[in-house]
Amino acid sequence: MRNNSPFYITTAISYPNGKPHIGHAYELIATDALARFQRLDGRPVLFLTGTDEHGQKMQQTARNEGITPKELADRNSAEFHRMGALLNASNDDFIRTTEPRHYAAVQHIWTKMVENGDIYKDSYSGWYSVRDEAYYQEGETEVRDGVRFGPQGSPVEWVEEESYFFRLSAYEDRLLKLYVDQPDFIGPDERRNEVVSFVKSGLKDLSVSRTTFDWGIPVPGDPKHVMYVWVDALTNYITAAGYPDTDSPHWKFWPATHIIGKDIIRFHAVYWPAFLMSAGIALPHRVYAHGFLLNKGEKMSKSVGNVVDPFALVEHFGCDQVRHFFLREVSFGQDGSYSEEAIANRINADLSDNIGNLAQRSLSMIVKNCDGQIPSPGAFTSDDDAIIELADRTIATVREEMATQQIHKALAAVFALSSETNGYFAAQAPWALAKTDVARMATVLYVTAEIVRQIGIMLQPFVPGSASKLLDLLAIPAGERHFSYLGETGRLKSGVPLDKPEPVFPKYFPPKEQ
Ligand code: ME8
Repeated sequence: MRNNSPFYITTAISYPNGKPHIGHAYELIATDALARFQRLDGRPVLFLTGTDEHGQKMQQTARNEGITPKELADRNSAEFHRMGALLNASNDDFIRTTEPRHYAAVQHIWTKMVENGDIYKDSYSGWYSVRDEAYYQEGETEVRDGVRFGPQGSPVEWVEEESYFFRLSAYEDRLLKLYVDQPDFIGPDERRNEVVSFVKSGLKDLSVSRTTFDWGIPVPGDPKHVMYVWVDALTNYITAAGYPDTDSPHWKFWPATHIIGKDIIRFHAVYWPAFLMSAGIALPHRVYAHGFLLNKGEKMSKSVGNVVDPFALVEHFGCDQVRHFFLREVSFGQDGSYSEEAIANRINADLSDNIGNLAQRSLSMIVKNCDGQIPSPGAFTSDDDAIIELADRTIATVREEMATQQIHKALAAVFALSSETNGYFAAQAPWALAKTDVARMATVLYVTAEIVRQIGIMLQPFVPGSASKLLDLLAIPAGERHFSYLGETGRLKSGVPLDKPEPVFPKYFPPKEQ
């Protein structure tokens, strides 16, 4: 039975205190592939991304630049929009936490948590990292050269002020039960273990409002307080599903699958489900944390000067080339390293030499040797049956891997099919058959082109622009590119005229040194 239930997927919403960096691009590309996959597989999809515009970090950055936080947010949020277009992201919505719809949702969830008895006023004293917008216990911090740092390496400062608290401590048992009852709630396993041991070590109540700055959503009935930016930020996921209007057409999409980076797992897998439980809202299906991208194995940092601009990268290598590299090279869930050489190798070895070569060789032979039409095949040999059968089976593997966010393995399965087909093509040697057995040559070319069709369909979530060009070369109608056309249902039709193929995956040659 096909799964045609609504599918909701989100990225984290990024802080627009600066321009987007390659980590942001990576998360968007991966989430886009997961969203596109489900759409092509026949599910209604809501794919959300956006910007997280409140908080002390935004206020401080704006002050340093001599502009208002809203001006800073407007300027950089526009850059995140631009990055989405550049990366061919197919998000259905882009949320900004400064929008009125979001204020309404956040004030509503706050009121629900109050009604449930989970919010109380007290005074807070403890360590706070503005960069992480996170409170840390003293034991999680360490002092180096007279400066105290949090566990993510950012400086912390002592904060003492009146604050509202969320009764997080009351949720310890319910959270631990959640991780047992819903074993897929957190992925990958390393992150799940990390969260379970954090919760087991004991939860303290969470400070959820601030009075020492005002760039945030006011607490209902006590506007001297603005809400802690994470209460505000996490709620974006239900704002976009229409909350608090559960009659909204988008509400059917909730709950979501959240794709985030490993540094913010605690917020998504501990605080967020506790807030939702308190407000009586269904919990997310899954929180999946990807790893961090490292530049040639080193952490990116402005001071080291190795922060790569995603705009420059795409301009240099091309959108699908960059998408392909990150999706295939990095095991989704683990840290990954990138370098220009590694990107160039992936472009040449996978895209150009593997799939590009297969398509180019088979389609140009069809145009040249089969009157420019998809040929009529003769009876299939056992070799033909075996390779067609492998192609027909591949989507099952891809589907299974995508269901658990193993994007790199899904893509590897498509490339394995392409390698096998290259092997088949070489062994059958249709160029030799052209001289000895034209009917057999036509069958081999038909089989190969049929597999190129299936590869083109399966590549759409990963490299959408190039996959669509590949399918254009085969004259596949736009309405026949869904996964339901894989296998027998969509088999290539003989007699369809083809144009001379233009290479879809050109080789990359590094620019000559000046
Ligand atoms: O954390 N490699 O925003 P953000 C891979 N506003 N991913 C990276 C990365 C890197 N080098 N650096 C950052 C926030 N990311 C909050 C989220 S959600 C309700 C609020 C990822 O702009 C990071 O892990 O700091 C996060 O998932 C996303 O980029 C946005 O990070």
